[in-house]
Amino acid sequence: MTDRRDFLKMGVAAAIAGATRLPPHQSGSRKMPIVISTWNHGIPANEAAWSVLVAGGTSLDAVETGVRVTEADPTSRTVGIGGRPDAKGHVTLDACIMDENGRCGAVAFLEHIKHPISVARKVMEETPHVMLVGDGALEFALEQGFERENLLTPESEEEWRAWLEESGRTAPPEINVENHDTIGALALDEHGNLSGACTTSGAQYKLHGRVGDSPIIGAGLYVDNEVGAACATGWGEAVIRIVGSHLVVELMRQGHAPEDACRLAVERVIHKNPDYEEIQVGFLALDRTGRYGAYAVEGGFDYAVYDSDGGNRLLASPHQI
Ligand code: SD4
Repeated sequence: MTDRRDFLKMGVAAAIAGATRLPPHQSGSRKMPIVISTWNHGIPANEAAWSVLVAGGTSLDAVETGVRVTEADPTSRTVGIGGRPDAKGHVTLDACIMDENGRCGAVAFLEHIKHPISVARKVMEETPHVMLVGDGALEFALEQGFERENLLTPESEEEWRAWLEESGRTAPPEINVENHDTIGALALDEHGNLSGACTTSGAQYKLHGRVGDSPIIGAGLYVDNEVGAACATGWGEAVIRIVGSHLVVELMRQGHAPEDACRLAVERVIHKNPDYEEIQVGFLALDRTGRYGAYAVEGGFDYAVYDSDGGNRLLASPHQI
């Protein structure tokens, strides 16, 4: 019969075996602070977020500060100013933010404001609501003191006009499966609290009025301080259909490590989308102990990690096809 001491020994042995099997980011003890962000624009975003975290700041401030760097960069063509427009030439932005207390805010179909993530935070902090869209979101932003700007850069306009000519407006919206895309950032601060932010100009040349997964709590982003946080990038319609980020967090709640949870969510995307070879979806996850991971349908998805062990670095996500 197994007595308590044997049982404990077996437990320790199993833990050691488990730990040796898992790559470093999947095992180990509580690691914080840490910030992780999607794609290679995650590197400068992490840099800014890290400066907040090492100064003892909150994960909420860190993720907002981080993604604002990408929003303000006109060369980042899928986020904030310089983002590619919709089919009618409007740059319409989607963003959301969520903190360790389950508070959240979002804006969708927002025009003329360079920092939708900060408007989303204002929705969270200054209103009883979670999401504002379109003209109402713009009106609210202006009331809050945000500046009205033209977000369509000459480069984006030129490309859009070329697309118009070529496609005659009949081409389906395109999703970039390469680098540069939606930025999602997840952070765990030194107080052990998780927050996340997600911001995008969405699918390029989308139908006017289209909203993707990125501003939808549970789809583009989800945070549960007792478990972990997750965000998504890629074809938003496929992410919304499986409520992707919430699914990843719930899989972590069931005991799956972050990468494994992301892989299972990608398998769900594949199962539900017969055309999965045509689309890209990637998930990124961070749990409450600082373990992280990612998984994507297609190759090409990478993400940036910044912690005190390894500094700021770009890692390739594992993928299904
Ligand atoms: C959307 N998920 O609007 C966003 C776009 C994106 O990588 O993330 N592209 O569907």
